[in-house]
Amino acid sequence: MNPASDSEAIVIAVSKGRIFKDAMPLLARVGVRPTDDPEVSRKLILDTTDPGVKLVVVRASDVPTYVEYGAADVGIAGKDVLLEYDGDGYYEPLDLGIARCRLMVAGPAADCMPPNRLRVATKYAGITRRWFAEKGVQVEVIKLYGSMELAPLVGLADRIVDLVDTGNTLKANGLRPLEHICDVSSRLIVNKAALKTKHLRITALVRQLAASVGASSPWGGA
Ligand code: PRT
Ligand code: MG
Repeated sequence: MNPASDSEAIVIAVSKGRIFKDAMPLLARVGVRPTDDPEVSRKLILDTTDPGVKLVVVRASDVPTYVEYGAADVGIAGKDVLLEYDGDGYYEPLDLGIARCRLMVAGPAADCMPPNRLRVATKYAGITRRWFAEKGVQVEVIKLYGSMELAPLVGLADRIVDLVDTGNTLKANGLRPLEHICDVSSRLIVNKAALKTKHLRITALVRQLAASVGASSPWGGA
């Protein structure tokens, strides 16, 4: 579906799970409620109570890809995913302030002397390489797709780079936070071409969402 004209629906890409849970009350405040529950329904394209808006449900890390290529006009993605994504084919006009957490380096609570060349397990290989390179620390990055907290326990890595919210997952696995890389929250992103072809409706949506999260309007207007 290519965003071609101003009369087509606006397509918003969201992921299931915590972002969906936090984003739905925000979208509801601007009149967009999915007519199916994605946790129950198998549909990947959801109609909403606004006939001019559809949702597509994709993996969290795929949201920027859908938006960059115009398969979705708008997306909601964690800053962690955007920092890791290799591309800049979208605008990022709004911090929605939802699904907040911190991206951290963590390691064993009882740390022995770390080796010369640290092994760091993470799904954020790009961010991790940049973080340690800026500090001049040599590391070997081990790419994982989940359960990073397991890696130090089984001798796969000396450190992990992962998201931390309450810290309970680290604690339950005998790990502790060591370095704070950045704060994370979910952002609204917008396809560059769609901002031109669906200008009025997308800027209106962004303005309404900005108002509903108490942010100043990024693209002017009331
Ligand atoms: O599941 P899938 O592989 O499809 O994608 P995903 O795991 O990226 O999706 P999801 O829904 O788990 O996370 C989507 C987004 O939510 C992330 O990209 C973040 O922007 C945001 N977010 C906010 C979090 C957390 N908080 C969070 N705590 N994502 C993951 N966690 C995990 C963390 O990885 C760790 O395993 O929760 C655990 C830590 O939580 P605490 O409370 O024990 O510290
Ligand atoms: Mg997950």
